Amino acid sequence: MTYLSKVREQNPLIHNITNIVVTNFTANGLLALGASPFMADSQEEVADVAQMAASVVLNIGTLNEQVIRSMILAGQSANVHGTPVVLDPVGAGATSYRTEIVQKLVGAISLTALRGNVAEVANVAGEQWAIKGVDAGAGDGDAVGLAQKAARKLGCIVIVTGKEDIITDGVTTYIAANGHPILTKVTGTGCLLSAVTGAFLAVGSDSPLEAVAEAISFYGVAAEIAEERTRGQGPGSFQIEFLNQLSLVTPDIYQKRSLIKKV
Ligand code: ATP
Ligand code: TZP
Ligand code: MG
Ligand code: MG
Repeated sequence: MTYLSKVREQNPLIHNITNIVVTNFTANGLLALGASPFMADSQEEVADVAQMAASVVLNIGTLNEQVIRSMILAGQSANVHGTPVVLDPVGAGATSYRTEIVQKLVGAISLTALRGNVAEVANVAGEQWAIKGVDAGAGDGDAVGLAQKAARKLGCIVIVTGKEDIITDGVTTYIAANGHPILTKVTGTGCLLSAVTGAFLAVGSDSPLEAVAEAISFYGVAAEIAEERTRGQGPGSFQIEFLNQLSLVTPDIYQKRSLIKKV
């Protein structure tokens, strides 16, 4: 059975503390997938919500001091209850504030998975990465080596996304090649992917790395099909069809189209 089927059968509750740009898209994407989103960021309730959730997804896209405190409370509650925690370090390294806060989060919370672009992951792991141009994924460095090193250093699964996605626990590494560049024209597609990763981890405690690999590859397949069905219509139509495909792609379609390999 695929982890995709398990998500749809188990309808896991996903606690999201995320940014104000992507909150609605993330909730709709999780619903389309078959998970149950709960967006809650009040300090007064986040520990309780994390306790009842099947996974917790933290996203630093639009930071403030209150939300940071809430992330620590939620993350620590999840840790106490053995619940997976995903961190999306949006913009880590872009400002010294984000760099500092990410280190604070990584120090206070035990992560199950970290998902970001190559520059963000390099910043979280304290590694150098030469950014060329505006594309965070550009550069000539060894992204696979960087992801593996980050996973070992942080002690969690690391997912580096871009044209190709790298999924590693520092020992075993997958490369997923599905997806489409139009994903870069819709804000929040990275953030939603982090939440989808949380949903697959919620049902994948038997083999978390394989659950995450399937999440990343499935997401790329859904995007490819959505692009095919809306070709020439632009990112608005793609965004809507992408939500449709998160709900419509079956395990069978996924397995036929998935381009994931162990390296
Ligand atoms: P960034 O801020 O660098 O855009 P992000 O958080 O939005 O980062 P992405 O790396 O864009 O995250 O990943 C989001 C999704 O978009 C993933 O499924 C990834 O595979 C896909 N993606 C990103 N760039 C490309 C590309 N050039 N071709 C195909 N798929 C891509
Ligand atoms: N600004 C702050 S958070 C955010 C923007 C535009 C959303 C980023 O989403 P993603 O998934 O990294 O593209
Ligand atoms: Mg992107
Ligand atoms: Mg992002």
